[in-house]
Amino acid sequence: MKVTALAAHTPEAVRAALAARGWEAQPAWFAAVGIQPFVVLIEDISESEREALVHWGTKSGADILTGDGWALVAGSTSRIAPLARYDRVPAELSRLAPELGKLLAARAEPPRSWAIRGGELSLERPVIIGIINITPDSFSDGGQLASTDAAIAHGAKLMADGCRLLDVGGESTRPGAKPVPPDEEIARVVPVIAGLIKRGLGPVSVDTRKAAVARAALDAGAAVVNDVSGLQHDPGLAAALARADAGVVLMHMRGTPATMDDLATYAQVAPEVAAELAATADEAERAGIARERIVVDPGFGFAKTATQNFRLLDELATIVALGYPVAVGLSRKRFLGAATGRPVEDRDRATAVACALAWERGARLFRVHDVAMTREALALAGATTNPT
Ligand code: PMM
Repeated sequence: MKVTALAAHTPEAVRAALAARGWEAQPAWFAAVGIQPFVVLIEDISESEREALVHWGTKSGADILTGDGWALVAGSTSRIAPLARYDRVPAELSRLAPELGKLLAARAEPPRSWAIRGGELSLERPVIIGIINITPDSFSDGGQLASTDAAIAHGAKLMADGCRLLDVGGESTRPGAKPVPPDEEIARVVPVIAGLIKRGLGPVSVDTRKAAVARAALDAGAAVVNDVSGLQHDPGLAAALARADAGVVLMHMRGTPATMDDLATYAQVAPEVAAELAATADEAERAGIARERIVVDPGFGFAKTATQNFRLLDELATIVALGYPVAVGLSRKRFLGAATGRPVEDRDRATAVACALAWERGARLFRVHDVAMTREALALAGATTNPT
């Protein structure tokens, strides 16, 4: 007899073992996905729902850990899937079926592309977003791109290095940064966006929280609006984005750059960020922004301590499970310095490694300063998780 442990963090090892033993490709894939481990945390449940879950778990062989008002259900995906089916779920648990169904659907069919204004970006391979900050005070590269020409030349370099979207920002959002009036922000970003588009560089995203700036940027040719406030800053922004059919990045933060550091209070960071992002994405859809135009971003460094950022990176699958493409902004951030001891100007290697970890956990878009180095790390990560 010969006994071998197979890797279970993706379906790939099981699929390969079955394929090597003569299974057809499709049944091998379905079987491999079906036995993937799946763990769901269910909160705000009644005592009778909790009892029904424990009873169901005993009968079905799933593991249930439970306490007052909550339950954790663990087992293979195919064992838990009946809980999402109206015809199979016990009557007491009917409230669970639609919510669980959404999670299972997002797992089975992750988004393969992102619709932006006038086109789409495939998510089959990593999307690197190159950063162009035109701010005198951004935390890692502030003041370096003082002139429009320098910013455009920098964009050309980032595209040549392999990024697939350029993110132009005119307002720093680092802790305690001074707000910039909309007119000044427009005067910073619009000439750069127009210049990039004129030279055929892009697509272009604008990093702004303000409807007036977003409108001016979209008029100048931007295809995406990256809102670090997740629609919390400007009540007029959502409608402007819906009207323009813009691609939208909704980032998680709490409070404002001035207040966010005091709001980094979570019992467990990933599920709370996921719930708050889900509410933001719902709000966006209700305002008329099409689901396929939305990307979510957990907002590393925004209202999170270093420890919380590490937990969030490790538990990124909880954000991915929302079913929207996930972007991450890890580049040169303080928590990378906490792990490596490196100052801000020497964090591009740590950024590249962190991006590879995020890819492995399901992130598909990566906002970085050093495109070339991140591209190399993601080429390796992609080749490992998507063998061809
Ligand atoms: N971080 C910064 C600015 N914009 N946008 C998104 N979507 N995600 C981020 O994490 C993010 C962002 C701050 O970093 P910078 O000052 O280096 O641009």
